[in-house]
Amino acid sequence: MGVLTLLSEAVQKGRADDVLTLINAGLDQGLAAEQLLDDGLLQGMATLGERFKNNQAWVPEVLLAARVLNKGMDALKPRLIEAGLTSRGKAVIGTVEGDLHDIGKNLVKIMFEGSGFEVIDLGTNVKADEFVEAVSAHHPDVLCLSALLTTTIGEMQAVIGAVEAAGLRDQVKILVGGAPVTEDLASQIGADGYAADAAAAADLASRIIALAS
Ligand code: B1M
Repeated sequence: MGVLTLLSEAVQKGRADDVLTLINAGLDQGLAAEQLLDDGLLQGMATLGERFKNNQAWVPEVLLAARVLNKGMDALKPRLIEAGLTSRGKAVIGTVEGDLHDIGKNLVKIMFEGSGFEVIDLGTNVKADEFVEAVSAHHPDVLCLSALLTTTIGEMQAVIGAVEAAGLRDQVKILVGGAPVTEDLASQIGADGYAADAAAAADLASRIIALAS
């Protein structure tokens, strides 16, 4: 069995040590970090996610796999980041209130850092007023909101409303993303942009900043 298949299986089984060993083995074999991420780590989570949807896997297994996946992403991070020497801009990022999913948000953070952004990560289950405080304190160029549940999409609109109510809306561009979010939805809730994946989010933020300067 190849390294990528073994990596996918190690994520599904929640085996952190195996994941780290296989990442090193893959890099030694000359596989690219992006391939280990997409076809190994994320493939494992996608397969487990399918079983989760069909009630063939349960929350503790998925939670363990998510921890292992985050560890694997940390190990690959130096390879995924082509560190920019000068900061291109500043971003605040978080998963909205009521939502504990952080893998996609962490990947967006890695891609932003790889594009030379300074990133302030507020974590998961972040309340609207915590986003407002962070915008007020850090003066970011972009605020990135992540949501993975259909029930937490409305929370993105609440954050945008709270930033507006605090008089900060014209000081920051707000970008949204996450599996249930769409371009249409982003414009309906008053966001400045939508990105389908982490790389697209970093590209969009770079373009927005270039236009503003
Ligand atoms: Co949850 N979960 N989960 N879960 N979970 C989903 C999202 C679900 C689709 C599974 C399913 O039933 N098919 C479903 C949501 C259904 C819906 O609302 N439409 C679901 C559910 C129902 C739940 C619970 C309610 C289950 C329960 O308790 N009964 C519960 C809710 C908890 C809560 O948040 N309050 C729950 C819990 C969990 C775990 C804690 C066990 C775990 C999360 C652990 C963690 O994140 N640390 C978990 C996981 C792992 C998943 C799945 C399996 C995988 C999500 C993931 O990380 N994908 C997921 C099913 C699936 O997606 N196949 C599922 C990989 C990640 C890289 O992709 O996050 O989409 P994603 O990020 C992408 C893009 O969306 C984009 O870039 C990323 C990659 O390039 N992106 C952005 C993300 N954020 C962005 C922000 C941006 C831009 C782009 O800003 C500009």
